[in-house]
Amino acid sequence: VSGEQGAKAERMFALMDRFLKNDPISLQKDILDHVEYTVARSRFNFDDFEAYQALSHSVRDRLIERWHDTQLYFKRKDPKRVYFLSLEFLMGRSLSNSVINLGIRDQYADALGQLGFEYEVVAEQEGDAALGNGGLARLSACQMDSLATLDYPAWGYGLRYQYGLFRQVILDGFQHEQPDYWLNFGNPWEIERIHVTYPVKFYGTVEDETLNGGKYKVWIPGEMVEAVAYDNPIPGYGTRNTITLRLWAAKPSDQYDIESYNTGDYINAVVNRQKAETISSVLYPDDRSYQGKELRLKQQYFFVSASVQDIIRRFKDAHSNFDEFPEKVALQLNDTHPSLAIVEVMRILVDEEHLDWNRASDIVGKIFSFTSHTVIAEGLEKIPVDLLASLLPRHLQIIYSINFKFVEELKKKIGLDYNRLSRMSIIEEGAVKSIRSANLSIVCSHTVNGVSRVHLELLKANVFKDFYELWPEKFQFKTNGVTQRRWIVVSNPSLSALISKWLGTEAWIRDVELLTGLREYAADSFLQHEWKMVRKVNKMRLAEYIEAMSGLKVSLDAMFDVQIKRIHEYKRQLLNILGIIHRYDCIKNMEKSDRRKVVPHVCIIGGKAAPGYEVAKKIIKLCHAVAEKINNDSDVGDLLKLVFIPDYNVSVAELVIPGADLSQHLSTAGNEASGTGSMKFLMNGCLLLATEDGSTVEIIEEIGADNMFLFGSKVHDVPILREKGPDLKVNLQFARVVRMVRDGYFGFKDYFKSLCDTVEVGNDFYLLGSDFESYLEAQAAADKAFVDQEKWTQMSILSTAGSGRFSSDRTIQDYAENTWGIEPCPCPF
Ligand code: GPQ
Repeated sequence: VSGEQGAKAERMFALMDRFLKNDPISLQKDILDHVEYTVARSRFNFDDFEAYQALSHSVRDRLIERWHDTQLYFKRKDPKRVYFLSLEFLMGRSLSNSVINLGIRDQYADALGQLGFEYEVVAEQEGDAALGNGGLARLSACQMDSLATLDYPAWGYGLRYQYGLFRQVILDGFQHEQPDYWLNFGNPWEIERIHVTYPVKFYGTVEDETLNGGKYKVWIPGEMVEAVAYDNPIPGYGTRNTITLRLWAAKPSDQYDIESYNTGDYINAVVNRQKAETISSVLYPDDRSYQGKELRLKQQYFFVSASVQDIIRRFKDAHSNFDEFPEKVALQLNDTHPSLAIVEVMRILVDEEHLDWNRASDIVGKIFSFTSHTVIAEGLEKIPVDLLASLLPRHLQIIYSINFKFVEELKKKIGLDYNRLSRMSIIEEGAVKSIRSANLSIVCSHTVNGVSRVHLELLKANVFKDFYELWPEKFQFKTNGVTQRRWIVVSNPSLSALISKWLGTEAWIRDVELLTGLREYAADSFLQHEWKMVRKVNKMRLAEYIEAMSGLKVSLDAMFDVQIKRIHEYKRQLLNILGIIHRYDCIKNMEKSDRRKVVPHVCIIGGKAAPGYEVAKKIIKLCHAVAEKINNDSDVGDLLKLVFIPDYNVSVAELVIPGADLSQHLSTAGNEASGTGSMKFLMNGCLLLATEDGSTVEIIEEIGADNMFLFGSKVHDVPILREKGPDLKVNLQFARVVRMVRDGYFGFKDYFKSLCDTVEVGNDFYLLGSDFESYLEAQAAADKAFVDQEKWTQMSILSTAGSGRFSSDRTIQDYAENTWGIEPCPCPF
């Protein structure tokens, strides 16, 4: 830049420190400046939380520097970008992740130390950002980390809920839900963009308009709210690239309701205005049942409309011809929750940009890709037509048009097979006429992805069979992955250091396949010794947490046996608890002399139940009732303990996973689309006890069946077993433990009755009874392996060594190359 502009830029440049410095003195100065000027505390007197606030603002400054440079660079290069639309992001804490990705963790730890603070203690002050439910939402977060690290020009779009996932509080063994008003303590990781706003319309009517001889539809809305952007910078590791997660918050619109002020009821007009904010107020805490709630639909459209407007605005800043849109834009639908984006793009192109229908629909077909995360037909989302007609009248018309054209084409291909036509239609007729979001997504996307190989096979054979037969080339799978930055480097720093020492490099943090290099040393007694020490320290940390939380002292020699995930019948926490009852029963009935042979277990279970999911809540209560009995039985002592970890979330996972010896993944085969928890355990050298479901099938290929404990019916057995009906040869051990619960051995006899009914012969949909024997065998195999600590440690090293394929870096690269068609755009400097 030259001339006056250039002179101005030069002066600005000279005035600023370029860039912020990361030596210990500069960092200390920065932290103290933030204590004084941002947190407004005295630099001579501030506590751990205030230190966290100051520290995070200092990190934020560094993030912003890189974020500006990256955004400027993307703008200049104008590469094809991917926009990742997701209603949920489970980010957890940001501080440690950020300083590690920026490569300045140790410098900050030193700086804090010099100021008299301990880094770990300060980092613990941060609360979780829990804007999601479970696996699906955490996957989005892992994928954002990989997108940034691999330098892809990517944006995440979502909703800035004021209340995240509820806090789980346990009272007398029952789950209670408390609101998670997470913004109470401020959020240094977001940048409020008060000028980046878009109007989002709802309700109203559609009218015809003639303009320059063309006929168009005009939507006259009945309500309008404003979407305000909050940008969350996402730093990559080992790169300057820092991308954006843009979350939208709802605010009352200034343009719209001027009218209501003229009625004279000023107070009520203001109060009504404020209602706009409820759209982004609360996350729905049940991720698998669709209740056709208006607020949920409003949330979906709100975030999708703002995102699409933003994407089109960015495109138009640099281009004038929409035919170039597919060369610049890829839109990824994370499950069907954002599927209205398809309709919104159509609406804007046709009604506002005045493209003809075919041209618009051609563009839409080139930009959208869709990933499904579910296996079962009942899990597929539906939008009642009546609801859509009132909330988004124009969108309903567009869906009807899309469907009409689709069905016409389909008839040409398959003829008048009305059953099949009605199965494939986007509109479901029936008692409640509704829109099938999955059908809409498949019809309008160029690619449909499953999240593991088996998942795709199931989709092809069942829920999406008709579509697969029509468009086999559309269907792909990208096995899920998790980021090793958070799940090893942040959560298990000692293991991370040990890995780097033995591999002689930190390169695996970016190139995780290098972990296979550990295989060479798996039998090395020096590595084994150091590996065991690291694991012991992590177990100690977990034991301290358990004691602080529940008062229970646990033995470090016991096997820490963990199942942490959302509570669902298909995930079979009940199988685990019944197994624990069996173990307890065996110990009680054993000769005292035989007890020496028992492998002591600390069984750890954690997870939230959706507030309206009665069976899941009963499972939590049963876990507590059983724990109460076992933990107070001095006769059993350290041989068996059962702990329920309350309020399971990302930061609890970061503490529990590194401390686990064994982790359980018990879903009835064919029910878990992928599963990602297992990958985190694997990376941390924890052995798996699992069914051959979802991604486990691929884990077996990578680390070998002899390196884990597998059990249960296989994917193709399950439908046969269900078909066959009640198994007359009921497993006696299973019948006995269920009977113990039924008979009130753990109290609450009446309360547990309906829970016991769910696994009774003839009713046992998730096949706990049929899998019980094989489950106990796998348990016994794990116990046997644990006795040989050398062998166990070797298996543990091999687990970490084989975990590389389950990095989200691999998943994202595959998406980038084979689904989105985007290329890395590394920011220089
Ligand atoms: N998943 Cl459909 C969720 O966490 N929530 C959902 O609503 C649906 C799926 C999970 C799925 O159960 C796991 O098997 C996957 O690993 C995960 O999504 C990510 O794909």
